[in-house]
Amino acid sequence: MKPDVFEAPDYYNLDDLLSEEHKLVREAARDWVKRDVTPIIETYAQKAEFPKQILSGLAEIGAFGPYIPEKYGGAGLDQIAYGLIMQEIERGDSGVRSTASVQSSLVMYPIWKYGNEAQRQKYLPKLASGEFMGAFGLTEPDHGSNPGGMTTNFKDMGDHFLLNGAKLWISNAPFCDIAVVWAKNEEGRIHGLIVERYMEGFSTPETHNKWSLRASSTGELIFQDVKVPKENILPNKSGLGAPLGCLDSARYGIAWGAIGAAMDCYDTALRYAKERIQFGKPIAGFQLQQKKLAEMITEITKAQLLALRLGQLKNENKASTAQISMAKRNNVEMALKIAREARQILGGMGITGEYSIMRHMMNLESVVTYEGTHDIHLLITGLDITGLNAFK
Ligand code: TGC
Ligand code: FAD
Repeated sequence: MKPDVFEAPDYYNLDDLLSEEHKLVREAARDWVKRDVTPIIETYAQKAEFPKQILSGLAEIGAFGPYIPEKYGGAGLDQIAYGLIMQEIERGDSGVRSTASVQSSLVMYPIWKYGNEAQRQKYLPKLASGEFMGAFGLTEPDHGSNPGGMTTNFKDMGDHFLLNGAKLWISNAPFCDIAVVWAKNEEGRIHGLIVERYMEGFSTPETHNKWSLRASSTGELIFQDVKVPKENILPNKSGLGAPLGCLDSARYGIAWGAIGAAMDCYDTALRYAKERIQFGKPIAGFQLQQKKLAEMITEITKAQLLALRLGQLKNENKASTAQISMAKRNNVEMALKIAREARQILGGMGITGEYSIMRHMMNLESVVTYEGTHDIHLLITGLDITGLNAFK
């Protein structure tokens, strides 16, 4: 792969709106991605393997629980810092950002928000340091966009719960130490349970042959009469709103992360277009290529503004689910379109692993699907503005 000479675009001087702490956190993440991620990620994507050696680096830059309080091992940062870290990581690879998103927003967040103090003390510091890796089990083979229909269930056996069912498409599953699993009790009410790898009847087969997020490890969570100690239920929230609350946090991080992938594609295409000579001049001098590049920087700038404002609202606890949906949907689509256009600017070279663009493009096909599909987010906006539910 070519040396990483990435320079981040900031067309509207948005850095002026960031604090010194935001910029320091971002620089640390950016430097780490340049040093430890981009030099190796293409090789790992080609061989469809997650590079486990980067876990300690992710922990060091605060990517595991950026906004979780320091007393639980988190970085105690604000939501904009969290977003900037996700942006920088996804500039390297969406799969690496996935690992950080799941750990922070889908495993640490529910334990912090819905768990009791003993659960926080037991799990959060180990998750923050990367000693424990977590997975989040919501999606099932027959229930993706409609998680409320889940069939994974647990029975009260007196001194423990008995868990049965299966989850599919679970990031980090093959190597997770713990999984936050959403399952129905005998009354059909959804609860979160912390399942640990050692528990008998729990297995995590890997999903192979993905063309997308190849450097991320995806698998199943299978529960066959798993005895879960009663102390492992998350006591402070139940119902579908509990997992959906976690998704709000993860979707917000993705709205920032997608900007990172888009910035990398734009920066690569701009650099290439200025260097590549055809018909006696750089292809950047042709109007058709300028149209592509000018539209890219316009869309990136709009996405940056959307994410930054959403971050301010999140910091004030004022961001609604529908506002988060709009940003996730818009920014991922923006990144996917930019990856496709940037790929064309590189001509044949664009399909090789010499450059990051094709990998970003394939990764973004998952990002546009997980954490709520593109359609589901449009329907969330539709419901919000009309008051009419078009899901069912
Ligand atoms: P609905 O009737 O709308 O809601 C059920 C209950 O939940 C409440 N609620 C929320 N609570 C907190 N936060 C939110 N964001 C909430 N949204 C809804 C709601 O008030 C209600 O509460 P109550 O007390 O009345 O029961 O539910 P629905 O069944 O109609 O579904 C709505 C829909 C379709 C929007 C929802 O199911 C949805 O978002 N579906 C998409 C599923 C999804 O996003 N799955 C993601 C799986 S995880 C993943 O992909 C990780 S990828 C990780 C990575 O690698 O980065
Ligand atoms: P479906 O729900 O079957 O949707 C198929 C199509 O139908 C989509 O185009 C959808 O938009 C459309 N559709 C569905 N309902 C409607 C409707 N009401 N109106 C109009 N159109 C509709 N899940 C987890 O729980 N944890 C994870 O860690 C996780 N990681 C993932 C990693 C990867 C790489 C991938 C690909 C997925 C991951 N997921 C995870 C699952 C992901 O959240 C689901 O794939 C996603 O929610 C969509 O579900 P589905 O694939 O079953 O598609």
